Amino acid sequence: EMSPEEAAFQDRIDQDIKIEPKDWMPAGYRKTLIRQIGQHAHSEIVGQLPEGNWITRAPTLERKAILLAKVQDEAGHGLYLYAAAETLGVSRDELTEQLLDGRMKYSSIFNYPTLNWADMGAVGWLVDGAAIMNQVPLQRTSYGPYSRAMIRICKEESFHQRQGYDIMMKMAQGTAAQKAMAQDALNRLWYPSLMMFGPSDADSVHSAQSMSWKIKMDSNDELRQKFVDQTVPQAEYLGLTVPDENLKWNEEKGGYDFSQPDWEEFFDVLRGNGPCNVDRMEKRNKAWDEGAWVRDGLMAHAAKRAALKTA
Ligand code: FAQ
Repeated sequence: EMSPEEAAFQDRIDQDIKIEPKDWMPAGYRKTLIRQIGQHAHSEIVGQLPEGNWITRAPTLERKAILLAKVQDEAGHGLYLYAAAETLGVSRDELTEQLLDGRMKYSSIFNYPTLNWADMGAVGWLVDGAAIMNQVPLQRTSYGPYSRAMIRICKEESFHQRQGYDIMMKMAQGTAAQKAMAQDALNRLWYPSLMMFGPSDADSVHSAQSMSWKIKMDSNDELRQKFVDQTVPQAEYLGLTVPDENLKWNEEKGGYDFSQPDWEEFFDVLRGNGPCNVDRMEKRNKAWDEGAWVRDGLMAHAAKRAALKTA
């Protein structure tokens, strides 16, 4: 049974009128947004680690400059998203603490290692490709600050995707050894990329409510299908093989039939047991601890300035 306030709120959502920070909203809407935006922000920040790993080993000065810019963009995305979450009444520090002590999640994909240079191509192509597939519709999400953050982020993500595909092109057209590295990267990152869209619709606990609130615009399986349909021809163009024996064009549905990722592995990664979960959290905790003196210094400086003003 909806209260009159809730009914009026749902009515605004149904009419595609944005919800802004000072508007009334159901507690569940606020909570779900904090969870999703916060998880998204954390993904951007933790997502810097797999690519940051290769900045010092980029093969050319140009590739290094591009990768450095991309990784910095991810930090920027994290900051837009933390700022969007702050409009809901939670501070960036609180969110960070919840990430660091394991109360909040970040995307499963960043718990997989980046083993060779071709992985930089595959991450840009597949991981940023999946991220855009999910984020383009979120530009129309019902919460104003989140939707505006998504508009900026999507512009940068499409450059990220292109730079990844460009690395894949170079590798796939290179020597036999380079092409084999590109194929190996695709083999390892294909299923983890499919997992980024979340569990199957049958197992997605939040989808129904989030979709009626337009926090989510499409279901997990719908976006996964669109991603496969977009990406398979790109793999063919590269001359690489998607590691799925069941992959087949289905004329009737106008899309590919494909194998699901190993959902046991997905839930195991969410429980903290992926190949890099421990390492990622150690690195983020170390960065937070080593940055304490900067935060303390800024607070002391702000307090001094405030004292000067009142004096
Ligand atoms: N990883 O009921 P649902 C990027 C959790 S892009 C970890 O379906 P929901 C860019 C979910 O939280 C990546 N956990 O959940 C980049 C829930 O658990 P909870 C980030 C996952 O929220 C590229 C439970 O499973 N993008 O970073 C995952 O309705 C390259 C049940 O699932 C976003 O976050 C997963 N993959 O749908 C950066 C986009 N999937 O919270 C650097 C915004 C599900 O109850 C380098 N988020 N779970 O404990 C969304 O669109 C949604 O939150 C979904 C999940 C679609 C991810």
